[in-house]
Amino acid sequence: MLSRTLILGALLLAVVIFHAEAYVPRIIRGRPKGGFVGIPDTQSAQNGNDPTPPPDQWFEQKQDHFDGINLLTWKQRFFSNGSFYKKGGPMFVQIGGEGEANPIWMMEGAWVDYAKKYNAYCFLLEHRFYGKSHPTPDMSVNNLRYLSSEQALSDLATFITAVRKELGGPKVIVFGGSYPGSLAAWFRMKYPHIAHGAVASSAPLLAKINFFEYMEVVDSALRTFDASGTCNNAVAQATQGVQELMSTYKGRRQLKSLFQLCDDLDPNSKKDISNFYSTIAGNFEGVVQYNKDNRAFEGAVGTNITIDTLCGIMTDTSKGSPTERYAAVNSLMLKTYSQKCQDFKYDKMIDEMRQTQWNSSAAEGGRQWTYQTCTEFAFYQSSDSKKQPFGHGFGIQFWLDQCSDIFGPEVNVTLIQQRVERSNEDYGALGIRISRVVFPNGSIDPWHALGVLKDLGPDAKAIFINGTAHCANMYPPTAQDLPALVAARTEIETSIGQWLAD
Ligand SMILES: *[C@@H]1O[C@H](CO)[C@@H](O)[C@H](O)[C@H]1NC(C)=O
Ligand SMILES: *[C@@H]1O[C@H](CO)[C@@H](O)[C@H](O)[C@H]1NC(C)=O
Ligand SMILES: *[C@@H]1O[C@H](CO)[C@@H](O)[C@H](O)[C@H]1NC(C)=O
Ligand SMILES: *[C@@H]1O[C@H](CO)[C@@H](O)[C@H](O)[C@H]1NC(C)=O
Ligand SMILES: *[C@@H]1O[C@H](CO)[C@@H](O)[C@H](O)[C@H]1NC(C)=O
Ligand SMILES: CC(=O)N[C@H]1CO[C@H](CO)[C@@H](O)[C@@H]1O
Repeated sequence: MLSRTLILGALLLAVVIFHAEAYVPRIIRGRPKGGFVGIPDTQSAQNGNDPTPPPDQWFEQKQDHFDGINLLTWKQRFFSNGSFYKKGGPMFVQIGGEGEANPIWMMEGAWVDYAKKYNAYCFLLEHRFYGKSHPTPDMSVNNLRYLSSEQALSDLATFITAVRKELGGPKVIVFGGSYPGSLAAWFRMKYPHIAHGAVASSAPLLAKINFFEYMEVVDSALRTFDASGTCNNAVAQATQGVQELMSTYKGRRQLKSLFQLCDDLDPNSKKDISNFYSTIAGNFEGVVQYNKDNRAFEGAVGTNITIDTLCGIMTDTSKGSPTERYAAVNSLMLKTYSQKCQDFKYDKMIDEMRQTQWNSSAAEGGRQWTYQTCTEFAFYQSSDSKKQPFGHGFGIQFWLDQCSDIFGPEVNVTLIQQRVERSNEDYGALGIRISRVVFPNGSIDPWHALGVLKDLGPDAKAIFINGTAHCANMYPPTAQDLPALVAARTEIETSIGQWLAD
């Protein structure tokens, strides 16, 4: 979710916590606050009848699956919905990811339609270290050693095995979008005796340090507004205008007022300047990543801001110079998310991310996901490509430095490189050998660049969804859905049916 708010539970339980001093960017490393997959826009919520979500349930889980003599356990949260289940039906498991698990998914979303069709029992397991699933008393660096995708996959194996036994051993289909999409594919690969099939939506299977391709897809997504690139050119001109203003004292005063900055720009603080460039580009990243995808962001805030909205402003010559229009986009985003001013101070962000308490704003997921990027996947959305209009103000070094600034000097580039290589070795990256899996990808989703773009085998298909963004196929269908999205949902449903008959 793209705002300085924290949503606990379902739509009806939107607890908004503002931290006067706290500063976690709205979108960082492509991860919106709250996690990659948003809240589905529910029909009942649109009609003003908020559904009652299922209650929290808890599963006793090992703290460390890989240390035989560590007998410590903790309580992992999960949700279930058995109302679609008929005897002989399968078990569907939605894999929780890098944010609090939302029980609304037990009642809404494309997978619920599949559950109804195939009489499935639905479960959602919250990912360790996110939401209310706390394996350790806090998130100190020492404790974060128990946070990894491998531990999460083992949690799933333990949980599913126990529940499946109670249900009499049904077939299991796992689902996930974005990082959990990768987990779904990896789970099917590592535990084929437990998972019968997997739907891995918008799954970035390739761990990569310099993910410069992200901004390139943002560039091509903006070209869907206007193939001749008027919008992209305006952004490029604005970037140049900002760079010129940045070079003088007077110009920096002007930038402060134009972009409603909370603090003065200090030309000697390279990291502040990088964070500023990254933040204003972030206005576009978030909108592109979730363009028109039927999510209800925090009770619908911001869902009506699309690529067309931003490009409409960027190409409207009556709204001043390109730089002024770029600033107008920034002001629109501030207003939409009720922010008084634009934060960009690097130290403020780092201090925030260093908080280790479960009740801190960093615990909403920002600290944990940053840790996972530093020790497993990187995925740094640098400005190092020439094929994008946002300038080169947030290069790869800016991202790497954050790891050691937040988690300590040993989390340096050497370590990150080793960890990323290890992830790719361990999981097989794009060379993964797998069957009974589908990989839906959206053409304007910046993450598709690390995803499966061609079939990996007769029963490991890439499903191309022209015109859609991140995880679009997971949200409930609407009348406005593009034909490719409708076709993708049908193809997924058919594939699941074939697997279950297999
Ligand atoms: C299961 O989902 C259905 C359909 O959305 C809903 O009516 C029902 O209340 C849900 N059950 C639970 C236990 O959440
Ligand atoms: C989006 O919707 C809100 C609330 O309905 C409205 O105030 C706002 O003007 C809309 N913004 C755009 C860009 O359409
Ligand atoms: C968080 O918890 C700690 C220790 O339990 C407490 O001292 C602190 O005041 C709490 N902070 C907030 C923001 O609630
Ligand atoms: C990273 O830290 C390790 C020790 O923790 C050190 O051996 C290595 O040389 C460092 N790498 C760089 C590039 O500083
Ligand atoms: C995607 O859709 C656009 C616009 O409808 C069309 O121009 C383009 O050829 C399509 N691309 C593919 C690969 O189908
Ligand atoms: C945007 C993109 O790269 N989509 C790919 C998704 O998978 C299909 C099917 O293999 C490819 O044709 C698309 O290029």
